[in-house]
Amino acid sequence: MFSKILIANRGDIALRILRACRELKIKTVAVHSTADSDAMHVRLADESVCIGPAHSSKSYLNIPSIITAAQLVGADAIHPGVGFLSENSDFAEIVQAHNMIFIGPKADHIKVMGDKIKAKLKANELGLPLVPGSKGIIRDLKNAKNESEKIGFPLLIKASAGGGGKGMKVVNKKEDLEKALFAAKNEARAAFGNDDVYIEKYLSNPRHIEVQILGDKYGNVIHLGERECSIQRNHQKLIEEAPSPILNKEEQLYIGELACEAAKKMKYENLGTIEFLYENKKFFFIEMNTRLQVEHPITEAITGIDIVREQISISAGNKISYEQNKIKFLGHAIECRINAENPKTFLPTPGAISQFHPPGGLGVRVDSGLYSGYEIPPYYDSLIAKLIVHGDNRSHCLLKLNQAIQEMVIEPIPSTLALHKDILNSKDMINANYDIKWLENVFLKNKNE
Ligand code: MV4
Repeated sequence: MFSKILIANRGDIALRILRACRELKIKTVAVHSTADSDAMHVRLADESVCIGPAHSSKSYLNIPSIITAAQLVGADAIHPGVGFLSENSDFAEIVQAHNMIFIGPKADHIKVMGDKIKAKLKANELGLPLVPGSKGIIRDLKNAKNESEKIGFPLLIKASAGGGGKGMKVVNKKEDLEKALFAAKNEARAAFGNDDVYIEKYLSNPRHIEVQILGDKYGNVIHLGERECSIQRNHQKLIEEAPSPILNKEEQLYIGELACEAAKKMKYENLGTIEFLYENKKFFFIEMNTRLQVEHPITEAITGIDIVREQISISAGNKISYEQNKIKFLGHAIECRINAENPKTFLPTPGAISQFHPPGGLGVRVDSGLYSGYEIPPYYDSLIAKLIVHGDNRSHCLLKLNQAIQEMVIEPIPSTLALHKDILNSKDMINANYDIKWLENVFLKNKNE
């Protein structure tokens, strides 16, 4: 096992990794920017190193600074957490080149999945169902026109370097194709320095369902069931559930095994999430995330498996310590992402926290770096707390979640806590009658009328 891990992240996820390290008796090193000197992850780690100024490009994304810090403290592995450098294949290679372990999958897998066209071709090889569309990159307008005749309208132009929605354009009719193609390419070039695009049939009201998988260095792969993350705004997930409230037993088994088989075939190592869109009872692969995810706690809640501890163990060369047929899925879990954002405008609301009181009770978990007296810096992601509740079944989970939200105090900044209360009590949420458009096009629209 490792003796010392450097955690190249901040906030709730840095704390999460730190806790897993403690259980494994691994020493922890926090890194932080000058804006995070008073952060909880710095306080709780065994050691800490300041790696640069507030702006993340100079600190949490500063590879030379992080590598130097790791060498300085004698770390034998680096955990990148979520976001920041977690899906940077160059970083994974650099960590290795400096004789440390990158806690994540092989650099090649990160690279392939980061390129959405390559990822789709790979998914095809692995037998995953795809959204009908172009086989690879669109070469020119003529190619686009040909493909559009085959696919039909509405269609969606996507950037190969994209993900998270940047460089995506819906095209409703033939006449709009040319303009949209060049707009998508321009957007992609500006955002990613790469204007490769591909075309897919546009699914108008899908749900977002993803499968958590875990592979070791010996070819063993297991899946930990699915999560549904359809409740989102502007490509930011707000609420996630495990299991998906709308799949039947057969569908759950089917998608879990499909994802697992695909990961086995590619000899995938470490944690991964295979994402699907689900519409008219059919699944379509869209992306694979090659890292730990924000919403991993809901899977931990229903399986009882410590995903981060298992991830670290696998990275150290151990076999997966679970067998697929012994994994039991128990009850229902929901995560509410609490962001320091105005619940109406979604503009960031950083600032001082005078009062923080987390809820408690059986099956209630709060992952957060907040404390009374903490000041939320304005430089980073607005996620400040994750509230995860586990119940015997979905309605029990919702009941407990309502109580937990009532108990929770985060003052004086406005946050999405207020919004969660409304969403959880809406008829559509209670009936699980939502898709990826629901929050923006139905719930928030009605609320603002
Ligand atoms: C789609 C789609 C509809 N049809 N592909 C958004 C970013 C990337 N994850 C893929 N995305 C989508 N791909 C086809 N063919 C709709 C989305 C999409 C979406 C997907 C998952 C979760 C939230 C979303 C929000 C808007 C659009």
